[in-house]
Amino acid sequence: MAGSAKGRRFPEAFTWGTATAAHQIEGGNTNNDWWAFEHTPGSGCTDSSGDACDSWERWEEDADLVAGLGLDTYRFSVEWSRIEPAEGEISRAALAHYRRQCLGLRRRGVDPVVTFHHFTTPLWLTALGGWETGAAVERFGRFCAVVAEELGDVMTRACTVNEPNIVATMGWHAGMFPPGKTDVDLSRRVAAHLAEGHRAAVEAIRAGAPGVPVGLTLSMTDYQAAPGGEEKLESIRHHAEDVFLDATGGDDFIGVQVYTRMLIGPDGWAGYEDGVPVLDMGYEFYPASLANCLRRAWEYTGRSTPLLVTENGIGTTDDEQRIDYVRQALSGVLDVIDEGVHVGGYTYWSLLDNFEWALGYRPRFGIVAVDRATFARTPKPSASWLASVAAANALDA
Ligand code: GCO
Repeated sequence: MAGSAKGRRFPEAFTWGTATAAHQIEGGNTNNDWWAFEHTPGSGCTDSSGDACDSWERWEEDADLVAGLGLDTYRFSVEWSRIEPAEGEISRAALAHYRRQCLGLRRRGVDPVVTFHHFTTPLWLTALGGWETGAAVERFGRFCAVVAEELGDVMTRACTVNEPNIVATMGWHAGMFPPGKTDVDLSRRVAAHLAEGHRAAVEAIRAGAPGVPVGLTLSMTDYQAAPGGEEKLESIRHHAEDVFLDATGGDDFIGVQVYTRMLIGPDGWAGYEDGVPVLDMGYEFYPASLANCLRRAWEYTGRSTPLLVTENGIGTTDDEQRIDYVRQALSGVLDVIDEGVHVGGYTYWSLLDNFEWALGYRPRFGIVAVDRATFARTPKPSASWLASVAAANALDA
């Protein structure tokens, strides 16, 4: 019951973690489309990813942080352009690095959850047309087979393509991610290829890493209709989310990633309601969005596939606001679990303050601050707060 002395408990096997992505923390990933975009005049990027958080060198410090907080899960991504720097040329050293990272996490009692594609694509592949052509689908499947073979016995879970909807929309429709195009038809073609890429990845990972649960991680938005916006909402959500949820049949889980809501009127985004708090990211502080999207993913897919919150978080310099956001979001998770939705875990985005793509280093999503000159890591109060929730496996215990 809400408010009992022991707080509201999560299910026994509920997992707790944080997430990162290679390009946002490793540093020196110069061989992918993002690096090129960051260095393209007029792209709108505010920073070079540069050294990022130097996590290529400091991954053990990161693993210590996660373990020190008592979290059982660390979701991170492998960088395709490091593992396959030229087509068909596999870096055994890069693979060995990620294998050591998985083993190092396990030694610390942390489950490695590996994302195979988190926004970045090697330059050799974009030169062939990248995700605009089917070429990427086949190449991605091959890459997944190589990684699955190497990490199959040491990873706990595999995430295929991270937020294919964001990749397609931001890169080919909004023009704010590489390649910076604004062509809605092309963005839909890219979306279809990314969905095919997900299927190819599931097949390759299941073959190379039998028994490792595999799924898609999808960005979801709590779309809400403003007066007269119902039809438009359906159409936006269809292209942004449903076409990808349709590609998850038979998967072991769906990774749900939610940050905010969006009001939709007859012509699209209806703007903010008066007086709502707007975050550094340009969207609304709306923690209830997580529960609403979990409900929708569950119902839309016919209650067939267990859900995991693979990302949820807030970019803010106000760490109290972060705790407030996560507490409210988790309260919503408990509500939907009570309603019968299968939610197996919560992964906060992000462990570290890191490279927030076109917005550079300004938005602060981390529960751990990173000094941009020394890379020193300093946990924030939200880190110990999350650790205490995870330890109690309960909210407000
Ligand atoms: C994602 C993005 C992350 C972002 C995060 C905050 O998967 O959503 O991949 O890389 O940093 O969403 O905007």
